Amino acid sequence: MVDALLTPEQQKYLELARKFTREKILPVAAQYDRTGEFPWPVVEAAREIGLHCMTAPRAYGGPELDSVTISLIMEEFAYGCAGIATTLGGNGLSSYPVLIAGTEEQKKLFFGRLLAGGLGAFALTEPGAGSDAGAVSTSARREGDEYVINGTKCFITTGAMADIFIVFASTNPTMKARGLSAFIVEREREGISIGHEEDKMGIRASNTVEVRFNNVRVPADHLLGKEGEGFKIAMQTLDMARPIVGAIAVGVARAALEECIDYVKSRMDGTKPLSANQAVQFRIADMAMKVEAARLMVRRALALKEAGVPYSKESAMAKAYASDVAMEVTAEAVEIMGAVGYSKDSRVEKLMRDAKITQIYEGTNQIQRIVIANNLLRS
Ligand code: COS
Repeated sequence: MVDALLTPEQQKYLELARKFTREKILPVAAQYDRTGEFPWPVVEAAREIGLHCMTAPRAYGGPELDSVTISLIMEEFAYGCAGIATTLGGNGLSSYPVLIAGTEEQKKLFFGRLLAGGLGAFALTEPGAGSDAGAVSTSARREGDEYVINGTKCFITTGAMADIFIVFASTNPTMKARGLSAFIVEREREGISIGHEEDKMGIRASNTVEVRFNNVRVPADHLLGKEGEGFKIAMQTLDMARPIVGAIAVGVARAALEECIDYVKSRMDGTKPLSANQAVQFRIADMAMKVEAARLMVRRALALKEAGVPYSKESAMAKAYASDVAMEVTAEAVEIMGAVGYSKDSRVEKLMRDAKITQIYEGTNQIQRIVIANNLLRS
């Protein structure tokens, strides 16, 4: 299948990711969903084909893929399993702050770890700071040529397996969001411990934990950018990451649509297949239109990013729209497939559970609407 909007290079990566998904993800997706175990063999297999750290610059040995290409790959991974896609996307998410604000030395440190096979984790959210990201209470106190970090982060993707964290902490609590700073923190530093692990409804192949920082000392040169720039770095990171969530959502929705099409074509109801029923045809057509529109929004937001023009609004729109589509389309697929779709034996049951998180993580869809409205209404 050739997509006329893609370059030959993008088409090549799309085919690579599709083959990887067919051979390495689809056969194990149900098993990891059941057990909730971490998909180490899939992570290792992604590393072997050079897709475990897609954002890593060529200068450090990475593939430095453009973000449209990354979205194509992430859609394929999520078509196979959104939990595995979330795991494989974690290195990308945690790398954005380093790409945005890192020095040469910091990039060497961070990408050196990841390209050697390590995993990164982005640690922003806290028990008292979710949607209100500026309310972070983890602190980073300067002591000589070190910072001392104290606080608890929660819902951290890949937290228990991470070799390196990007931690957002306040260097000046009186300044709220403007007092936040971002740090590179290696896992082996004393004082880091892993707390509660979430037992999730969906994306069960991803690891989500609490991470505690107790008097964790990092050299002052682990500060990304300047003190007080952390909130902006976090917001720019989320601008980059949200369309990738949109791509995951498109992958989930596309899988549900295809399952549903196969089902209605083969399930006989009396003398005719379900697909002969016009009410079913209209629902399938609506689902397909939404998946297509969502994919175009994701690609457009990322094309704007690549062009270097403002794209926060389009990023938020792509994430919110694609994830709402994923929820709608998976729920439609379950409903059209009836008792078969509702069974744990069906793939669409998992897809519907996986779809829900895309409306929630990397900013709830209510937050996306705030970002969109702010862009339209604030002059
Ligand atoms: N890029 C660069 N700078 C940005 C920005 C962006 N996308 N968005 C905001 N900023 C800057 C603003 O320009 C402003 O700068 P000044 O202090 O210089 O004026 C500052 O950040 C504060 O912006 P704003 O007033 O809009 O922030 P709010 O506190 O009102 O809220 C929201 C911003 C709600 C959008 C933000 O807190 C958010 O995205 N929350 C959700 C967090 C999230 O997604 N968490 C998911 C977990 S992480 S996986």
